[in-house]
Amino acid sequence: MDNKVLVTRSSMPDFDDYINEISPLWESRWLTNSGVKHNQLEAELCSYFNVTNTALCVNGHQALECIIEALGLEGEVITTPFTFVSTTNAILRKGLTPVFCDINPDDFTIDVTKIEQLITDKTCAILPVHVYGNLCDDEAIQKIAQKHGLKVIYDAAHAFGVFKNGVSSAALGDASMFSFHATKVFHTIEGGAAVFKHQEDHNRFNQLKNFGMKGECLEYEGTNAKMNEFSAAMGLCNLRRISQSIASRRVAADRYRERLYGVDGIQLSALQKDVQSNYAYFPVVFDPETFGCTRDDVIEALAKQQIGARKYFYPLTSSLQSLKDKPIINHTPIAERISNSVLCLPLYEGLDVQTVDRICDTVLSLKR
Ligand code: T4K
Repeated sequence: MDNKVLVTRSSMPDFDDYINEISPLWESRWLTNSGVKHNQLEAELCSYFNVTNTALCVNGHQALECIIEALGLEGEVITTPFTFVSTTNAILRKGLTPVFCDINPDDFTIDVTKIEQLITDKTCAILPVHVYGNLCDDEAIQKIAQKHGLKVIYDAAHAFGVFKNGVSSAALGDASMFSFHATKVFHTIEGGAAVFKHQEDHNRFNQLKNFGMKGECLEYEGTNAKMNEFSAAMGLCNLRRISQSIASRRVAADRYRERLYGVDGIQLSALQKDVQSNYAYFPVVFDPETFGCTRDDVIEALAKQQIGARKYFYPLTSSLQSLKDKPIINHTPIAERISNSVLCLPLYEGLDVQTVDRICDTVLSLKR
């Protein structure tokens, strides 16, 4: 066993629990295509989110593409470039044009005061990202969407288990996409889900993820994005232990905050009022002027100690090569500054306080 600390580590259920969950599959030999585990996980997630229209998917990215298709979007989509490239890729791969809006400097979500000036007669939707699990200002976004007749799709890849005043992140907008990748707070090895406000969008999504078929009717040019039974079984096991998993992440996150809050040149993500966090990531923004060295210097010093911090999210997705010669709207100075100076420190279930202290000691030893 080496001494390496990586930016995250998959949460694992008890081995016997997973074996118990998958053993009926040997008898049934039903391994995919809306199996028992798949349907059970969908039902349990509806109850966890307190929503009615949840559809599982092979991964978060495919879920986002199928949501865009299910909502029948065409034209321009207002989004942010401070995200994993999947968000922008999904917009582009579905033939839409991303229009990049800037972000807030304190919680890194879309700056709602800058959305309206980007709306044109081609705008069809707003696609904000609950980055690091910080929730976007959904009330303001909803008002703008209603006023201009736009759809709202949340990239909630980071927001599983986040609640605002007791309401799940899954209940916001016309649709939300969750990633259940192995690196996420809740995972199904690979996987994802889409949650819809309207039943008809949910039905269309389910058809699209299954080749677009409806019985013998070949209605849409769908894809194959179904979740298999082994992934769903992993989800059932992980869902049973989600609160313990988030509580463990919280211990580590609180320790980071204790050690790093108030240090000149270090900015931590704002704590959002009325929001129950999932402690998905621990982003730290370094101001080279006041901290005395750059984000990249910090990465290097941590790497020497076998600690793998990551530049989530650098570069901005607006720097995609395919957008290079296109007239893309892209004035996002805050996103640029944050992307050039943010670092996600290791955070996962079971990360002990001693290791957090070792990481903080290394970071603080660089302060000039
Ligand atoms: N939207 C947003 C905002 C997203 O963040 C993502 C995914 C998506 C959409 C798309 O959802 P999915 O289609 O992926 O469901 C990772 C993940 O692959 C990706 O899911 C995630 N975002 C992104 C932020 O991070 P990498 O390239 O950084 O992963 P990798 O392989 O370097 O792993 C990072 C660390 O995780 C490793 O150092 C160790 C640990 N790890 C990794 C794997 C693969 C484990 O402990 N177990 C594992 O199985 O992209």
